[in-house]
Amino acid sequence: MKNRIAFGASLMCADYLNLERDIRLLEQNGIDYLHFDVMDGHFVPNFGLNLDLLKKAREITNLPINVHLMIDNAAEYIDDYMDAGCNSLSFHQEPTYHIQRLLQRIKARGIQAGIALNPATPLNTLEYILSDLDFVLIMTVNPGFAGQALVPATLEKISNLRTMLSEKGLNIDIQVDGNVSFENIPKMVNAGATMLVGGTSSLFMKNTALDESIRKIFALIY
Ligand code: S6P
Ligand code: MG
Repeated sequence: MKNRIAFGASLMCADYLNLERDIRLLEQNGIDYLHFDVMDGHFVPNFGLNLDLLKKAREITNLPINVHLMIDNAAEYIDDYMDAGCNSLSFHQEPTYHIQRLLQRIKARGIQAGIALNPATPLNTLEYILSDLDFVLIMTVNPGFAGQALVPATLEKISNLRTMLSEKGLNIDIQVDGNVSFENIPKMVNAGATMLVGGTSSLFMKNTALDESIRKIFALIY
């Protein structure tokens, strides 16, 4: 993922009643990974995808599955999500007490470990865990819902993080999630994002077929 942009599909934005069909279309058209949002109705004001669905998705696809835990007690659940076969996993900085310990637990399983930051959470929280990270998830909207507008300050945040990483000689992936639209994709990539999450703003658009959306997205980033 280091020398090119990886474009993932946010499964919570897919057609729930035709999920397998959508996953096949995503595979056939070259999507790099599935983004799997887990929400607990407490850390974020919404409920999201669950463990059983992850197990089912794992049974039918070899695409890498990237889990994004938006839950209060990640320490209690990360093993279940890793057992279910995810390839990478992020949890949020804000509700987590022992961040470095959790990152180590994920990496010990050979799974890529990431920390997710809400728009208001500063980058300096990363200072002492940089060597434990495979990627940082910069939320470009407040987590919980699809279809929201970009929080403008997050663009500067991406570029500040890229500068911080370059100064330290680190090539960690920066993932962006929220309003990854045709207008915002070039800005996010120019700022230093290397992993994008496609939701309702570009990939799963009403009245546009998935293969058509993917063609338009790839024309922008490759
Ligand atoms: C919910 C979640 C996200 C969304 C995605 C939606 O906050 O973490 O992954 O599913 O951001 O994308 P869009 O394009 O509708 O904003
Ligand atoms: Mg997400």
